[in-house]
Amino acid sequence: MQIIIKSGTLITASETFQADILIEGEKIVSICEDIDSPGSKIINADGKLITPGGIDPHVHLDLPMFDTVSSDDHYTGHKAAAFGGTTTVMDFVPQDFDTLQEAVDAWHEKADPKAAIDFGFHMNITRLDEQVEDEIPALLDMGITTLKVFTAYNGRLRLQDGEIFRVLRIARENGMLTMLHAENGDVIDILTAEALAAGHTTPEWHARTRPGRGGVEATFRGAALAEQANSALYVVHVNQRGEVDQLRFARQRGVDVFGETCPPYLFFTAEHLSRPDGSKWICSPPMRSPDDNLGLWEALADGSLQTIGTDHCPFFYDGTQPIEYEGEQVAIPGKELGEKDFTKIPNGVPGVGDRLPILWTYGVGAGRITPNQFVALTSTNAAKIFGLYPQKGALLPGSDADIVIWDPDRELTYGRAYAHHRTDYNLYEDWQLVGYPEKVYLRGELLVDGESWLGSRGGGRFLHREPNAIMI
Ligand code: DUC
Ligand code: ZN
Ligand code: ZN
Repeated sequence: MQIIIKSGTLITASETFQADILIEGEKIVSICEDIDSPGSKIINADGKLITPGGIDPHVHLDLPMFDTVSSDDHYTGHKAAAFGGTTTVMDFVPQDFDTLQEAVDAWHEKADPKAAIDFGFHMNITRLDEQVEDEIPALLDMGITTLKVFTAYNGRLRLQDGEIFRVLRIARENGMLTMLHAENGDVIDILTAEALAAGHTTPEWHARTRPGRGGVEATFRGAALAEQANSALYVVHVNQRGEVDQLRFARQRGVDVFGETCPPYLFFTAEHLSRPDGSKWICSPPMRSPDDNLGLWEALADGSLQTIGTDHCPFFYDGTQPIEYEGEQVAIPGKELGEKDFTKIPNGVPGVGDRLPILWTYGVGAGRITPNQFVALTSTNAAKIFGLYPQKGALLPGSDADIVIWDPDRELTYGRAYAHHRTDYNLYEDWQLVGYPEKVYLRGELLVDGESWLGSRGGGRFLHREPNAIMI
């Protein structure tokens, strides 16, 4: 079946122009003025904006944490993503098995039957020995080209510097990319033990025990290790100005470093943890200061950060109270687990559905980034860095027909009702938005039409990625 999206204003990472889009099956086949193809279904997009489907390079779906699990699985999280204009997400595979193959198989078992949009996997490397080192190249046969390492979560997820160096070298040899969670695990452990011993149990101690300079130092260290390994590095969830400084410094030295931030780091600060409902804002690393918010916006505008992901890892605020989801009552233990001890509050916030609408109004609408930067930061750059371009992240003949039609004039009061996350709160409750996704297509199939959900479990496809992605 052919579809023609007529007279919309297309926004890509580099241009804005009016054109028609001809879709045949799963692909865009032509983009030009006045396409006429008898028998096609015509979608009138006069006065509408058209962007490529969003790509969120950082989500955690169905992730076990502490005594619970992130409350969106690979269906509910994908559905929420689609409502917010995101058609591709990338999820992290925990290394919880003897072999990487078993870990990946287990994650496919969870994800494949539920997937409603297209998705890829990153592999967490949280234990390194010779067997794991030998196995990493085989990830390429599994379509996985990215390895995530941590400098925090001692005894659980952290690798030592020498191990990170080894991972970086293996990545370089195999055309893979290493991703880094940058905090100082040693300092965090000491400060946390001291805080608990002194009887400090409330959420603001989450940020106080994870000082920002630990992230700055770990970003520097990661970039320096990457330079010594002659390898590229992608720093996830950059949350402060000082980390951006380190990325700029590394780039000046010729290192291929990339930085990702997430919307909460642009809008919220550590002060939010002091609210009576402060646990809603608990994630790692924490949100910092107003000056850091500003520094991150500047870095997005000047190209020092390349992507905006979400680190979507939702938990209920009060998991003892059920919510209705698709007609059923659902309650999943959440932030209340840490009511008496901040270290037991599951780390993570919802956001996969919020990202594009919030950034459209408060990024583009507020004049902080241009519409083309918006597309680059939320879609195209991630497609390039993660080996999906131009299949994804582009409005080009031959690309997948992942398309968002926006109503630029739609005004609404945002919050839980629009976000579709399977949780009981939203960080942007009552925020006023202007401009909102109206229709969302995945490979030519209409998934979201206004408030109607037309997607399905199993309709999403795993993206087998190729190594040696583009270094932007
Ligand atoms: N940080 C979070 O807050 N949640 C999931 C993983 C992470 O790094
Ligand atoms: Zn992380
Ligand atoms: Zn994460």
